[in-house]
Amino acid sequence: MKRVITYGTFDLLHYGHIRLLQRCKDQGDYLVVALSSDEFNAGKGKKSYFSYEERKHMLEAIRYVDLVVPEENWEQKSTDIDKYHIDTFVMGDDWTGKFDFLKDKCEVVYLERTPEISTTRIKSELGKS
Ligand code: C2G
Repeated sequence: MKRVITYGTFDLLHYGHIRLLQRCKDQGDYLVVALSSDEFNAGKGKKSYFSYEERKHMLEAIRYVDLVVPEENWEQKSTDIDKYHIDTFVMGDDWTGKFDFLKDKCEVVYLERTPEISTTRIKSELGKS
């Protein structure tokens, strides 16, 4: 069984996230999503609209997602790969190169982002209506 992991905030879940998760699952058989905690988001300078528990509930309803775990710091990725027996680490290509240090532990894949949609754009356009 090939095990895949990806990380993110996944706030205001949209089709760009779903396409990413679908392509993550296509990389293997089991997908772990490490979901940014509210506290970690604050550290990223992000305040998500939905809480960690609400975002976790939504992700767990997605057919491609097998397990949701908390992302609490930048340093946990290496230990997560061991902890969850990960074969492939996947992120959108806005992160290209940033996680190449993990290549000695697992395959590292960067997938094209869905260009025209983002949580920031949704918030901005809703703010105008
Ligand atoms: N994504 C995408 N297309 C979009 C928007 C997002 O493919 N239109 C991808 C991103 O590239 C990322 C994932 O969806 O791989 C989650 O995006 P965010 O929730 O914005 O996560 P981010 O803030 O990038 O946090 O340790 C890594 C961080 O937690 C990643």
